[in-house]
Amino acid sequence: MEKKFKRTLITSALPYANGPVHIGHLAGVYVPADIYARYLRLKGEEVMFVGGSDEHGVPITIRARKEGVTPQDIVDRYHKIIKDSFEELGITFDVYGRTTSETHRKTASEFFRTLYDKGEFVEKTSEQLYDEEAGEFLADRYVVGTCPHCGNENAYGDQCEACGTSLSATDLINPRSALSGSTPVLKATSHWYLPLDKWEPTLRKWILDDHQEWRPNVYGQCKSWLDMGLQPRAVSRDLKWGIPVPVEGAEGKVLYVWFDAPIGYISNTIDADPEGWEKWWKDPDTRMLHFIGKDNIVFHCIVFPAMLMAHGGYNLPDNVPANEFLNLEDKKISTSRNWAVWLHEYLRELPGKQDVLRYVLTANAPEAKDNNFTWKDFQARNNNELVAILGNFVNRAIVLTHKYFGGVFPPQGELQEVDLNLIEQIRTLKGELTEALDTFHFREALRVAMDMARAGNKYLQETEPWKLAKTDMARTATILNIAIQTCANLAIVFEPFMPFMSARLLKMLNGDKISWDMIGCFDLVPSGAEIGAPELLFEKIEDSVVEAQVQKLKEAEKQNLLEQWKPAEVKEEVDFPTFEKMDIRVGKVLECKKVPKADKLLQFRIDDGMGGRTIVSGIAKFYAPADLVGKEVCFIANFAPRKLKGVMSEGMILSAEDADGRLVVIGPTGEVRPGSSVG
Ligand code: B3M
Ligand code: ZN
Repeated sequence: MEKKFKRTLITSALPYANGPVHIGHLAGVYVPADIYARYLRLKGEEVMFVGGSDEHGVPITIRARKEGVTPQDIVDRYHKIIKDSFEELGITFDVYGRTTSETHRKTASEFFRTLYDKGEFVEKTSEQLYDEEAGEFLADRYVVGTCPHCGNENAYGDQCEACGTSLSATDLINPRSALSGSTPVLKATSHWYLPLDKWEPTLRKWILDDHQEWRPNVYGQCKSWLDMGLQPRAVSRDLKWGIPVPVEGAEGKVLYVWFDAPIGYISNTIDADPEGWEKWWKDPDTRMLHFIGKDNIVFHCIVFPAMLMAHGGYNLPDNVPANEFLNLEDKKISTSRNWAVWLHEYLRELPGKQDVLRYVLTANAPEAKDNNFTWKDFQARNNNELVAILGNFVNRAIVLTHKYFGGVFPPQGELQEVDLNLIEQIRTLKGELTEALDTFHFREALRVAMDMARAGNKYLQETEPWKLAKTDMARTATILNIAIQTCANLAIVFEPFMPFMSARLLKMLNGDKISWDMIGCFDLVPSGAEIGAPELLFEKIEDSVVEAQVQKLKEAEKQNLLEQWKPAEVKEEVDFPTFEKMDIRVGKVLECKKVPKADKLLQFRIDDGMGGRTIVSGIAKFYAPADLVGKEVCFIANFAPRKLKGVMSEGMILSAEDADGRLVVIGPTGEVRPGSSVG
């Protein structure tokens, strides 16, 4: 039997305040959480929707150091950008707090202290890298050294960006401190650990037996963590930025960011409801839901629940509808490569299009697997779905009502089969929609909502009121009445997904109060009511708009590559005789053509001063065949011949690779006879 709850606490992952939010965050967490919160409110349920910025952690201190400002400056800046952009997108948090608030410091300290006093932690000493010059322990990110896997000399202590391997700072060869450049030493330090192993049997039963209804991706990830066996996790760090560990003798130690961040949900609830917050967290009749991305599953399904159990008195989440990742134009979204669509920029560059973004991100929500956002698809969904289906239906209904009835809403006469069919269909779809939302299938829910608009369009197509109006005004009145009632239904149905559109539509229909119960009713707009002037709900998006966005992405990525570019490491030393073995010559390009069925290859005929030769080169992406004809190039004359796509290549044309991967052919700067040696 499913349990009946009195109220729902919805939390959404607290974004790190070290950068703005992008569409991946929105699709994964905030849009679905907001849809769900709005849906429950429409059902008249008691809801608390909690958000906030996560303002601790090492990445924030690194950003601050890079910019020469304080961590507080960084979080102040991004907290504001994030909070404002969420608001503008219509994310209806009941509270949006921050983990640098006084309430949070107090709540997190007390939480830690309770666990400490109850003996829930184990204290362990370990050796960590320490910078003697700076007088600080070094977080893994603050140590740079040679990667033991690929030899990259500038690998970070947590990850080598050249080969992608996850590292521990103590794995690095020749470690250096990013603070002072000095060689760190190992120094003993003690920390508090939460013994997750102790909670493993309880967690196992709670998740694997009692929550088999969780999404397969969430359940599966939990199961694999549990099957690997849980280890004690450190909940403190040697760091300056964070909440001080509230224990005597713990100077210089702060709470680990993943310990304090989820407690932020509690602190923010306290700020929202200082008197009544406990009912949201401790009353067993409250249901708690965590909306997060897949990289946060272990913290919300294992670590935070273990913290709550160790504390005692708190509810555990009832469900954790975590999403997978959203890719952008077929590539992983990356903050460091600047491959992202940032919300605050979107709002500025495509003003008034909040609903379009909410729609497209929901239609492509990465619910069961990673999904992809492309600007082409964004345009297509806007033009072919929002404009052509939903916008078109609403517009026709309202325009016709104005045309034939002067905008005074006509009464409903006797209903015919076609009318009853539409009403029946809307009621059936309401059932499907409710079911989809109740089970967190937001894409499916949106599809069903759109089916209602499709049904409306089909109804007008079948009944053709514009033809009937010549002969039968009474019947025309009934049809337009039904059509407008359908519009009113759509205004409710779409409210959770596209609240701005819904509000405008309601205004045109002169409606105000809406509730989920009203869906399926066909007496929502009273006859005789004035219908507002028709306004287009959506407008077509031109090619130039989306092309500009794609261009911007490419530019940003290129800019980033150029900024981060460093020349490759110099290769192993060679002596002159070794160098001399390579026979480099100047040649003149006589002919050049594309190699059939090979989009990278160009085939050259070169005057090499020795009767000519054919060389195939992989530069077709960077040069058109005519570009190089008549030019002088350098090539390796004694390169072993090899067959490329069926063409025998006798040498190699030299080119330099730019930061963005572009190849530029190398040639002499003055005229030189073909066949001349280079050395
Ligand atoms: N700030 C991680 C993230 O943004 C983290 C979430 C905290 S939720 C308590 O991926
Ligand atoms: Zn490496």
